[in-house]
Amino acid sequence: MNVITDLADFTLRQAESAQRGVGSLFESRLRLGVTGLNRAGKTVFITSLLANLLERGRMTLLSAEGDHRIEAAMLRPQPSPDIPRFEFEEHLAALSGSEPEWPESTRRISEVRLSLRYQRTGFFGGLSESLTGPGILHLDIVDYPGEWLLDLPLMTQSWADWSSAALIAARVPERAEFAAPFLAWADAISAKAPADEMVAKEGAGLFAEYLRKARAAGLTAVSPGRFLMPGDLEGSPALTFAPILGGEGLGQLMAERYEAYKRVVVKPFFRDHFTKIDRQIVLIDALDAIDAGPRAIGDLKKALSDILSCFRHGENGWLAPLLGRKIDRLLFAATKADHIHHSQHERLESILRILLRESVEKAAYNGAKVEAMALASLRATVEQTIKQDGETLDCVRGRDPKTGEEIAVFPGTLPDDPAEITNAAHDREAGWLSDDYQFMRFAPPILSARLGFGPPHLRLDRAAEFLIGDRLA
Ligand SMILES: Nc1nc2c(ncn2[C@@H]2O[C@H](COP(=O)(O)OP(=O)(O)OP(=O)(O)O)[C@@H](O)[C@H]2O)c(=O)[nH]1
Ligand SMILES: [Mg+2]
Repeated sequence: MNVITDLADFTLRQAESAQRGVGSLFESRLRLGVTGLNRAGKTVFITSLLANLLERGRMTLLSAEGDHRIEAAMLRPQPSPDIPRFEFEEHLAALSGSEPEWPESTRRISEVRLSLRYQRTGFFGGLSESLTGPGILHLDIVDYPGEWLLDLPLMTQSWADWSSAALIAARVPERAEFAAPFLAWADAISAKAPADEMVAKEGAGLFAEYLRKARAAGLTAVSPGRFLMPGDLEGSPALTFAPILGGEGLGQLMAERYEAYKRVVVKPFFRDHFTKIDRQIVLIDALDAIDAGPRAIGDLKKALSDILSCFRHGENGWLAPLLGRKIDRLLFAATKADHIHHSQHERLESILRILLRESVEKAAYNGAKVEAMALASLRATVEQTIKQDGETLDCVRGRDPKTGEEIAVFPGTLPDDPAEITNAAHDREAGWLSDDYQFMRFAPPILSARLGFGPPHLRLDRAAEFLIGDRLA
């Protein structure tokens, strides 16, 4: 930890004196959107990316690093004075302690800036640095609770459409059990019930309880997101509504609050933080959904498709016209790839492409470069081959989160044909992943402090090359 702080101080001084003495004609800013549903791995990704950009021993596939052109990297004051700073040092300290811990679920938005000083290539790079100065790239990243992303599709839904869709969704068999108390309340409410605050509060509470249970069961499409992660808004009128039919009395009160939720909560968040994005990485915990079965896959697919369609250029993409500049690179990443053996990574990438095919096609990112890959922001396992009853099993070994002891787990194999993943005829028993997979949680690895090396990862450097590589040329 000290190593990193010292290094950051050192590089900061170096870069500051360089900037003071020389200045740079080639200073640019890149705002990277790290998007993902809750628990997809955003906070770990940002922490590991920053740590690995500060200490780049494991970033050889980032070509500027491979070519030894990065002269300095430093954390710098962020551009937005009204947003808390991303707690990089705290997260990294927690991950690098003697008993490392994963970060907690993010509860509020935060921002961080990392600046890189690099030698340029090409024509200008050929000119003496004393004439033109080095290149400086300011990388700005925002972290936020994944639940909030689920609200993006609400922006194009009217109260009547949203409440009838939410009531239908609550009645589907896999949700009805969680939604039963809320549905009993909704059924008992007359369409003309008076606008009573206590009744509204009771309904909102039951609705939130249903969403929490559905999420705990592995379902993704559970919005409004602030019902799950309210931040400072807990108990406020903008969060005191629930879907009911009818637009009078209580229905009218609910409708007004739904619109207020969109106006004061959803729109400002996306307008202020999503519209300035230059490039985006969308993190997807596909393995968890694959393990949970076709229902969870279907749910994830729908949530992604609803979210991505908001970015599309065209009649429904409310966000697109607000985007000041076009997102020119978009990376979809299946996270936590260290949960499976590397022999399975290609299959995971194919499954990711299948999951995204429709939504990416629909989203029509005209001109944007789109890529999909499997990665682990922080590699918590090593691979191990075990022979059992004459069979060779490709296992992964990591630390048990309860005991801290090393355990080897056979995660199973993904289907040859990626399309099988959405085949509803399958269930867990038919098995894409092994029965053990559902218990597969690893503690973060114990990191050995090695000067010049960030935390271990899988393909984080490849992801960085795609996202910022050309901006370091
Ligand atoms: N093995 C492994 N686990 C990971 C990795 N990245 C994330 N995880 C696991 O996923 C969990 C969630 O990661 P976070 O980075 O907190 O996810 P998030 O997207 O920030 O979640 P919210 O803040 O709730 O939106 C962690 O607690 C880890 O258990 C990884 O690279 N490898
Ligand atoms: Mg987080």
